[in-house]
Amino acid sequence: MKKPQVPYNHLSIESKWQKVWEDTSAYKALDNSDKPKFYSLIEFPFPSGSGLHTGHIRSNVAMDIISRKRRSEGYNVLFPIGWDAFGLPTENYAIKTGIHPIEATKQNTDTFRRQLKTLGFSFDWSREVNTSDPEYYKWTQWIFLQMYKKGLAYKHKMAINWCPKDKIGLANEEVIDGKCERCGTQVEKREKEQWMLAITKYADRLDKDLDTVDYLERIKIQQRNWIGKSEGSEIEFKVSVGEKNINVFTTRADTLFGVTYVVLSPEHSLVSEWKEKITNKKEIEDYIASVKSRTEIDRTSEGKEKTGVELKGIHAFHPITNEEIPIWIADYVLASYGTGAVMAVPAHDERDNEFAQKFNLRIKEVIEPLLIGERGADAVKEDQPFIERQVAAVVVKHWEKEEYLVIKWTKSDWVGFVTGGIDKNEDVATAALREVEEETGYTDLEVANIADRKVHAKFYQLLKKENRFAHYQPVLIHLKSGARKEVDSGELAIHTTEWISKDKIEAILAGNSMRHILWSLIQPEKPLTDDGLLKNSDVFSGMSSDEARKAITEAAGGKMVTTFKLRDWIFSRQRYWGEPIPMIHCKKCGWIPVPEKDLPVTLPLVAKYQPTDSGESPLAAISEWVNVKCPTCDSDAKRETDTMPNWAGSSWYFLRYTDPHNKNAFAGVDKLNHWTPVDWYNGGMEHTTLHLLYSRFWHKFLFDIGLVPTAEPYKKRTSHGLILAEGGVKMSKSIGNVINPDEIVENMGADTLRLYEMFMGPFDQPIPWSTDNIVGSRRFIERVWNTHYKVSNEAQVGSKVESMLHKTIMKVGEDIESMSFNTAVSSLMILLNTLEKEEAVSKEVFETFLKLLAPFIPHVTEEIWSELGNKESIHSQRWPQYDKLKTIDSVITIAVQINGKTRTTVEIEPGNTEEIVTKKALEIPEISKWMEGKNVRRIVFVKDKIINIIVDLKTE
Ligand code: ANZ
Ligand code: ZN
Repeated sequence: MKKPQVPYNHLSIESKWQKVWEDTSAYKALDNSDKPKFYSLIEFPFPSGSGLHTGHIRSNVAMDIISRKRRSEGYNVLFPIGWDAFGLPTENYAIKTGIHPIEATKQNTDTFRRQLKTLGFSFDWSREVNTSDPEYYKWTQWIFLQMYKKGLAYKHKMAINWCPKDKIGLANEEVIDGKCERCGTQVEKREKEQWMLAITKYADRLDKDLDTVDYLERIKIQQRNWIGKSEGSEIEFKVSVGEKNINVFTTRADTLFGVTYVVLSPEHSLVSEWKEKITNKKEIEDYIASVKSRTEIDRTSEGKEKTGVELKGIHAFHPITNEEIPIWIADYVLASYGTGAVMAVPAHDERDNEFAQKFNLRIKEVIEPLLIGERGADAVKEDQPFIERQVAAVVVKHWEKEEYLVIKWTKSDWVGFVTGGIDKNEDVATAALREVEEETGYTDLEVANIADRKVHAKFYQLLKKENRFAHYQPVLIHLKSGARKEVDSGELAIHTTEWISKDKIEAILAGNSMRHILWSLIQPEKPLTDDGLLKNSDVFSGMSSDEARKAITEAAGGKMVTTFKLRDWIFSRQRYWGEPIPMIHCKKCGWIPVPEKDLPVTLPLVAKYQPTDSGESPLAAISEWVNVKCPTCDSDAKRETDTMPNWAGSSWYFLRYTDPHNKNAFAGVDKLNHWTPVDWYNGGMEHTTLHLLYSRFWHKFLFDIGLVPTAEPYKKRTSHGLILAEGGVKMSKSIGNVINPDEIVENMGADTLRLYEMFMGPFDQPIPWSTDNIVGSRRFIERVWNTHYKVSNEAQVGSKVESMLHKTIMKVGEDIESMSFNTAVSSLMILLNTLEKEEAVSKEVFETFLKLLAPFIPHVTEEIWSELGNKESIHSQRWPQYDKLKTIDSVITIAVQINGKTRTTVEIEPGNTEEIVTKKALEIPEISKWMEGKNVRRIVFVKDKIINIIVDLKTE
């Protein structure tokens, strides 16, 4: 009997099932289960006053799909949610509205919770955590104390980045282009005592252990760049006054013979020590004062006009040649990196080069390009000797235009310049002129320049079967006219010539050895910054940079060292809405940690939490809170009034989820052993630097003190692209272009919103919101709904539908794993198109289709599933399996091309050989017509995909 058809009603369906799932605790993660565990994680939201926007949930939908699929695959899944509730935005909101941060946070989390619940995410709501809850931050404080005990937390006076608008100290990471990351105000420097965390002690492991995790490559690169590991040397330069030497850090000890001056950072301690010996003291002091206001980023950014002053009356000595070397101070050298001093090599370093050009300092070249055949036919044969050759490499310039001559080989795609060996009794110029005439026929030649830089290449000469060590001497020849004689026919058969503009040459020759020659000829002012072969370097001349780095460091009495760009983490904020740092200062005993039994140190309830201009935390004004007894000697003492940065609570929240209500520990050992590490963590690219690094650091520390079972917190990390506002700009409350999910859920349904966010474009790419396009997702769901009325137990399953179904199971499964959600959805759409055309749809087929759709649109699939008479939830069904054989087509379509252009197609069984497909293709009348008067040169065959017939005109 046919049921009466009712239209799809998202409102009743979605609220009905959300209630059922909640009442049955359908998505509760079990601490004791025989099933294998799967821990999937999204970055917990910051509950802002403006509520959720549609951009926030892209990651949630994705991880919800993955979590639902895992449950269907038999896993015990932990998919938790909580609130990253401390931080400036809430505090600023509270200051603006007069609502206390505690109250504001409660209101905001209530809104977020309600909104997230309407979207049908399968979170285990019983594990909700909130970083501003004293039960939570007790443990944030506790972990800080463990770090303090191990010497990883220390107090340090330093110049910090100060945002005058937010009235807050910022970590270097929070300063972008010299401006506050949050509000864009120009950042100033202020001296302050700060709590620091010694993350640099973990720098090496934070870098190395990236090899052990499955993160997207671009995420690993970001982490590595931020850590900035650099292997180099420290070398000392003696000075004409005093006992103390200048110690420089360099990654290019191979360039030591090219040092023409040394530079100290203006803050370098030697500068003040030498004060009385410096003859231009006033000038130096003025310069140092002028540098104070500039941020590090500003000082080192590219293209900034270089500034500096020479220290008169003092000089350094070259560590090997003992030559006198001038000493400068300049702000492009930072006090905080390496040793705060550099040996300047203007011939081979961009910044030094700019500086030397500006101040007219000597430039001495000591490196020439060296190219080594490493792969393929020209790879050097390790066990064979090198045959050396001197070669002229000639760039020929047009007689009228800014164009250059290149040689094109007929047999391959090779493009290059005229080159030729220099014969025994010949000089470079003669050889160059001879070669150009022979190879190109041009006769009206003039040598314009013979570069004093060579290019060296080590490679295997395939024809001669020997290793070559060739030294190319670049020669620039100007043509005075186009006069040309006939070229030998033998040469013509091998290559042709072509005139190319200067810009094009760089592109064409990119990755090709010869571009160095051209480059060095045409832009002699540009420094050669690559490694290469040494010259002008005494006994080290002829060595490669790699060998020389070590040899020269040794000869100069230096040592090899590793440095990192990463700095210790400034952990103090002078604000109210953060975790109080649990330390007490006693005049007699110094800094004393708050005894663990007294944790948490709770934030006092106050009426006024505005930041102060003095830079002190608002907590400093609350004397009844500040004044305490020293835990050690009981005399009068004061609490630390700084609070922690909002990166603190998020550095370990994923651990708390495993055991969120534990009163005795941040999480129980058994729970941690069961659930950690996180199996899959997805979040925004904007958090892949800092949050990821900080949380990996905390986790490693907890691992070292035996409290977590693994050295890395996250097995796998992926990132999504931002959802932009319509028009492609960032969604932001201040612009007023935020799309609120409430309206969409009300008008179109949560399922439509979820599906649209997965279908809108590739998951890892940013994409603008489109209210027009969302209608398409809604229509698809309506069609699924309507098709369910066609389901019948009696319907026959044709082989086409069956094959398609199995292919779709395979495709959707694979696409979810690779986060290619948009293509998963489109394959489900294609399947629906086919099912809609059927008179009746088999129940089994349709139910499988529903199971594949269920992770994307959980409500409507659950409703239809139950309408079809099923008693248990669709979300607890086994994930569909496919039969490999049924995914293989019985007939496939192969494109038939002539000279790369598709002319037609052939239908044939898969797996056929080139011979059979060729025969079949040539039988097609269209193709045979095309072939008239032509010869088959070659066949390019891609199995089961393409046959490309390369033809040319019949010549006889
Ligand atoms: C000589 C030299 C020659 C350098 C050359 C480079 C190229 P990375 O790789 O980023 O670690 N340097 C060292 N300390 C510095 C500081 N405190 N402020 C600014 N620059 C500093 O960079 C290492 C290189 O940066 C070092 O190697 C040094 O310049 C410079 F052809 O030494 B080099
Ligand atoms: Zn004391």
